[in-house]
Amino acid sequence: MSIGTNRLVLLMLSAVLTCSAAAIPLDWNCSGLIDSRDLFIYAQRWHSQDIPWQETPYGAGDLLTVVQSWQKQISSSAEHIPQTVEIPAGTFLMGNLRKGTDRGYSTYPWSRSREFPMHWVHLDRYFIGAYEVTLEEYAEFLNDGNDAHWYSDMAHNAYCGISRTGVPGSYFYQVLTGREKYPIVYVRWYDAVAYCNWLREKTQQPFRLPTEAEWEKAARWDPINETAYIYPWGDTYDSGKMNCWQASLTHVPKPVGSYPSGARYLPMGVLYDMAGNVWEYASDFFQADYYKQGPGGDDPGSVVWDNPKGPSAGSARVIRGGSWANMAYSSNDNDGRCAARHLTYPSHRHTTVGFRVAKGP
Ligand SMILES: [Ca+2]
Repeated sequence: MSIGTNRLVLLMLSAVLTCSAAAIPLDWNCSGLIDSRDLFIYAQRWHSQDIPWQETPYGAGDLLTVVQSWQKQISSSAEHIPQTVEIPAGTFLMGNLRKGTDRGYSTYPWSRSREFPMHWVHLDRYFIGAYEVTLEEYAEFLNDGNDAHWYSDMAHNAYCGISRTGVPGSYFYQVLTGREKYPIVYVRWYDAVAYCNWLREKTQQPFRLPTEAEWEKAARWDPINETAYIYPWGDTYDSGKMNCWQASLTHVPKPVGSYPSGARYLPMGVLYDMAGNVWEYASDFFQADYYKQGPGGDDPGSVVWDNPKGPSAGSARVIRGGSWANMAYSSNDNDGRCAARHLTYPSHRHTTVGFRVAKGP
């Protein structure tokens, strides 16, 4: 019997056989027993989606266990797959023309030595998330049995907002109402990688973290004017275009996409919060002088670096874009610039660091 036929039979049975005054809780059809028929009726009432047909009859004791497993299965069916934007293959200018100091900054337009030299990079075609990964997206991952990637401080509703109920083996993760579109924070680099791997398996699409070069090209390269901007929208700082310390009175993350005027508008789509809101993990190890290790060295001229993926070893990982706690136009801190590079350690967690996905071979 096909799933479709079974569902039709089930719908008819549930319409005919349910009763309103069962003597036994969960005995939906008043048969005097809790059996597989009750399970199917319950499942139909609980959710209208397709539910895999089970031919094996269940005992009464299995009912709640099975329903809970179905709840998890349905709630983690990757309904909230991050939206991505295609970045066509091509070259772009990465880094900063000006060589500043590495502790402190040069005068405007600022730079740090770690952003030097500016160099040409070729990247193959890839996709990058239009938004930072949100709480509702991350909660699906947690509800698919990924308990090790939740931390109690994620329930903090000023910075995050995912609570946990239940008991070990049957936890349920819920995004606090109204927090669905906030960016996930308090995640380690390892958690971000695990999320991408889970999404890859769920969707059979090659999700992963972006490389540092992929992140920067998406954030600042204008392929039509062949220009690398300081900010996603251009070269002039504007407090109305990003969530950074200077621009906000609240100093907390905001829902992704809260600053459409500061988004990066590309021929294939729009990227939000590439400056500010939360820092975003790249896949690369961090090395301050990595740009000098390209094929053009210290003075690369027109030499093109092909698909750089970061140092082959290291301890820290790259983060990009600055956050609600950073500045974007200050001699003390201007990490909201698209060329700015920073680092954190892969087992650390912060209120200021989240991530967005990329997709590509
Ligand atoms: Ca960001």
